[in-house]
Amino acid sequence: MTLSHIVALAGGVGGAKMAAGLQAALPGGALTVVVNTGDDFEHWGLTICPDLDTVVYNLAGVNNPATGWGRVHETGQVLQAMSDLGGEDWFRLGDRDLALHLRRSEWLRQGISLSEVTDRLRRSFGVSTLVLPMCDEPVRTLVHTDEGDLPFQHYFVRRRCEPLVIDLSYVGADEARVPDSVFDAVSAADLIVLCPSNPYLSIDPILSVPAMRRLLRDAHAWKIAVTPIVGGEAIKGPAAKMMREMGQMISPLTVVDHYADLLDAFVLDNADAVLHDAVQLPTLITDTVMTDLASKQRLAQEILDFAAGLAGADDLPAGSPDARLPASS
Ligand code: FO1
Repeated sequence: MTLSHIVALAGGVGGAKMAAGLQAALPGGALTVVVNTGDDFEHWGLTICPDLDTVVYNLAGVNNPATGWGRVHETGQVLQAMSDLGGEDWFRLGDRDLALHLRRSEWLRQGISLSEVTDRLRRSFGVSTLVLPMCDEPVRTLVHTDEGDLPFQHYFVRRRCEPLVIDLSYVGADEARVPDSVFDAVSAADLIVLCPSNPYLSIDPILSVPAMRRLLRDAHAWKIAVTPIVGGEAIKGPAAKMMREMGQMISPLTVVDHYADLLDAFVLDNADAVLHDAVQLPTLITDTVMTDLASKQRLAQEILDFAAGLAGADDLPAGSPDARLPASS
């Protein structure tokens, strides 16, 4: 069976890499990426949307492969000048990256929605894949830590994820709504990929938008999550540290449990093949670590082939328990 409408839920560097792999493996126009905006914040008087930008830069092939965020061939003259003036310099905004934040903030001030602004930006970078913010209203991830409540970027960048995480909340989520573009993409999808992003920091903010979880759960598409945990560690970032601090087992099984009713299938890394039976869902076991575009595309193609096999083997809509296949090797 051919899958023609694919939605990826993405945040952070793992999400952007998976999105780039899917884009490379799919015909133009087949992929839509729904992106976390819980990381967004106001800085230097500008609205910064790191995950949207990381996805666009990765899809455009202008991302910095060393950091995972920001642009390649970047300079830091403004940051240095700002530092010399006694301004905030803990968040490393590059010069070329800064132009994007200026442009976005200018449009937002004119009352243009974040969805429309993001669409203009991705087109400026020649990206044909649709990139959709999870919502147009501001939703801000707040990290409850042993040092008190920290806005996401203060926890993540300024404090280098050092404080102990107790819990998280997504401020503003109750007032947010699923944009029509996201509703249409999810409704039309025949495959939804939950990228190997941090479940708490990158995917939960998306799920915190009222009606989003139900929309995803009831969607006709097959839903597959790719593990962000490999061999007892996060591929990148604080997911494993957070699991430990929040009393969870550091395991792909914690990710499966976390997404619970949303999943039809799962992608495990070879390093965790022994967990296959415990997943209790159809499971693809492969090398999930993405280093270059070839490995991103290879993983994406394997997921697409696996999903096409599932969909071909059983055309019942996802959402019906009868549609699930027994775990297979
Ligand atoms: N992450 C860092 O760890 N340090 C930084 O100085 C930093 C700057 C930065 C600038 C623009 C941008 O789009 C992203 C940036 N990030 C930085 C990443 C950002 O914190 C993301 O929210 C995380 O990667 C989680 O997705």
